[in-house]
Amino acid sequence: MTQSVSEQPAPATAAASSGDGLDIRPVSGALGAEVHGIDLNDLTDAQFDQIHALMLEHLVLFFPGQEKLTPKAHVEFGRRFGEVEIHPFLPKLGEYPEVTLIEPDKGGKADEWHIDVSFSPNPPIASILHLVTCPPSGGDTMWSNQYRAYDTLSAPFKEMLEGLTAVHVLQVPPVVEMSAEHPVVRVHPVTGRRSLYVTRMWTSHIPQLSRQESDAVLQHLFEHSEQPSHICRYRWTPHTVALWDNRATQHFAINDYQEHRSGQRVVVSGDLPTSDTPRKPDYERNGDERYYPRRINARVGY
Ligand SMILES: O=C(O)CCC(=O)C(=O)O
Ligand SMILES: [Fe+2]
Repeated sequence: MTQSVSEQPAPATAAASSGDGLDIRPVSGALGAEVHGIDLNDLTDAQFDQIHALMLEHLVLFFPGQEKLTPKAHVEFGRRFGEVEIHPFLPKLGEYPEVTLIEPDKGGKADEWHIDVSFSPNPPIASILHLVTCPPSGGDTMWSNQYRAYDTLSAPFKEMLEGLTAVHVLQVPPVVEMSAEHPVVRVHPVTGRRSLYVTRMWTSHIPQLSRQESDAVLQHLFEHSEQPSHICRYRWTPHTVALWDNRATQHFAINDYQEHRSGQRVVVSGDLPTSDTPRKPDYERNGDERYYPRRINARVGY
């Protein structure tokens, strides 16, 4: 697998570029690129290596016009990146349990910033969403570049974050509860770059800080990551496939439409998010002082 990755943020080039038969069109100055000239149903190893390198560079790739993509080929595409994961409880596609159905009409709107499944000890490294049906307008999705969010913090703030962890919680009462603790700043296992790794939908608290400090720091980090200059917004057409690096992005599906919208998603099993700084000790709480989850997230668990 080729992993030729530049050290620096995704080049914010406005112009389209092409090479090796691929036509790459960046969709914002922060992250994201459309890739034309490839059939995901029928990928060569060399094309896969190119796609992998492009994902590391642009963080989210869009492949429009993939009408022919079968669920089998979708799963096989995922398997090229690593093991494919079966979602703990979202609905699945018939004989393909690895394909999760994304059906916002049935109540599963992912309209809050999130990292996929970050409440798991080893969250997916990548997600591959085949959007099958989408409204003629509306229903866009946004991604944020979490390297850029980290890079644009001040040096003293970055220093303060080193060695902190955050607890990510899924609570869907009364049946499902999962949680995991991850570094607030993770080091990407392939690029070696630092990125912010907290997210509004799942992150509950930072155990090394008092509750008030934790709430204030998280609020700042959420707002900082979600700034327009760190994001791209994609307008879908039916049968576009999006592939994102779930280690260095978060995303938000905009809920501004009434029409049918549906997708099929495959996720690639994760590694353990790590940092190269030792974990700081927990804050010593007084008496009955508690962290409360910021709220019960009765969301569907994207
Ligand atoms: O519907 C979308 O655009 C994205 C849904 C989502 O959050 C996901 O597939 O992980
Ligand atoms: Fe998601």
